Amino acid sequence: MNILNYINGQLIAPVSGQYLDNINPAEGKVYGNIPDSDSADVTKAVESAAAAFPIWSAMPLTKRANILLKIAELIDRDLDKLALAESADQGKPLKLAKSVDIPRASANLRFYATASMHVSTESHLMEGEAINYTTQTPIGVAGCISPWNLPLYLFTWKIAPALAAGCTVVAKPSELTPMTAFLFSKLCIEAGLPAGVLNIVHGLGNKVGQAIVEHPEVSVISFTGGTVTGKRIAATAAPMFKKLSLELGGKNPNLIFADCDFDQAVSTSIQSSFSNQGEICLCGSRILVERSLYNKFIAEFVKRTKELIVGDPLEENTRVGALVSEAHMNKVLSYIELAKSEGGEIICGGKQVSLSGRCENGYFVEPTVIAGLDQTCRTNQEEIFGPVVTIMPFDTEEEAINYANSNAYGLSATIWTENLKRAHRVSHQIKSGIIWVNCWLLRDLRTPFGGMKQSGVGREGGWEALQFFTETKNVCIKL
Ligand code: TXE
Repeated sequence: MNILNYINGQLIAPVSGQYLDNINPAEGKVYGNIPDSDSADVTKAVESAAAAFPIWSAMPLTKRANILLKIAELIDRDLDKLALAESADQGKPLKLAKSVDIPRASANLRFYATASMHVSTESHLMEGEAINYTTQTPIGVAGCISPWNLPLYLFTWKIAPALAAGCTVVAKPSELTPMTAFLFSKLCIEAGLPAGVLNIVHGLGNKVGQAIVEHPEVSVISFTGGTVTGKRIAATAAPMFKKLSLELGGKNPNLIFADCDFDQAVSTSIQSSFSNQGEICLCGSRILVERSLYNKFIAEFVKRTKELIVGDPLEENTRVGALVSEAHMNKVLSYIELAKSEGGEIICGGKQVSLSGRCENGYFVEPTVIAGLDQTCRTNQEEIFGPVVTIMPFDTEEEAINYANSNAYGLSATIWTENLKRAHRVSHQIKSGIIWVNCWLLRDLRTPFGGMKQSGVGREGGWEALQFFTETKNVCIKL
């Protein structure tokens, strides 16, 4: 299927007339193509967004919110079709796309549409002398750039608060997973989103993404992706004084204390290690186990890892699907080789999986558990972003916290303990933006979301995301 750009309310070809292959990673085959857009397409998109801004930003809140709620309704209506597209593009099990990705995309729109109608601003009385009041107004044209791991979920994660805040948007999905963004643009047309309010330009990051970031009329940038790209975007945006939100990588610790609820800790750790083939920035890729529980935990964890079915994403009982691309599969496999060279012991998995039938040329890797490494090696310092976890013992709480904090990332952490005081004490000492205790990936959209250190700048998700797309003004009036 030919994917088209969505600019000024129309589905149109790229100015260059050039296209890129769109590959289904489970089959290792081209199944469509996407516009190979460039700065000419971005210029048209920004012009449309700028022209639509006065109308959209002045639209009554309820009217704006109702359009977003209509889009959410259409996402729910087309759940199966969108889930199939998500799975075809990214390689994730269809079951996961149906249960997580697509429902959370409509939840994003519903949350921000309704939240935008309940935003309050402040006023401050100065001892009878003057009164201050604060206004929040949408900044203007927002650039939203999203990654390939949770395509529609993270695409709407940025677009929903931007539109709800009254900004207009130029968005770019990952060139690896463009299909649901294309289907989403059709739903926006069907829902009556006014022309130019949202513009979607498909193509490569260093062409289209870079053009969005450097366009002088794009005033605010929301990005999710790799830390390397985040640095490059920051370098472009900073001298242009653009407001910037960067949600980057993670290398998240999963701390298992001996007093944990063992079965819960093991079963949830399987999820936090291998969901979406480990291609979630919040995955717990470093498992740290209190020594007295270490052997028992490893035995059970490896047993259940081996039970995971690596297979055709369309099959009902597949738990580990295809990695997103051949290049990413090779990157993940290279990290497994690196782990061995650093003295790691592969205690299960470690190899590419060759399937038969439809998926014989797909990109599949076994869920892999690696022991015997210390916290300083590259395998434990760098984000692998695949179905690969390391596991190691610790003796004291202090040692566990030091290990947890021992790399440049600080996105999330999970802690398994039934000791309430320890849960609070350890949570407060781990340098991560998100801490889960006896659970994982439980999200309340009212809470801030984002990392510390090299995991990001700014906060997405929750009220803060709405405010991120606005600028405040304080008016002080003498009484
Ligand atoms: O991300 P990129 P990739 C991590 C993960 C992964 C690594 C690279 O470790 O292996 O990042 O993944 C666009 N200006 N995460 O290559 O390159 C690009 O087109 C503007 C963690 O997919 O960061 C895509 O739309 N945009 C992350 C988006 O940026 C540019 C999820 C992300 O691509 C650009 C994904 C540029 N110069 C990967 N270059 C998470 N935190 O969830 C690229 N892009």
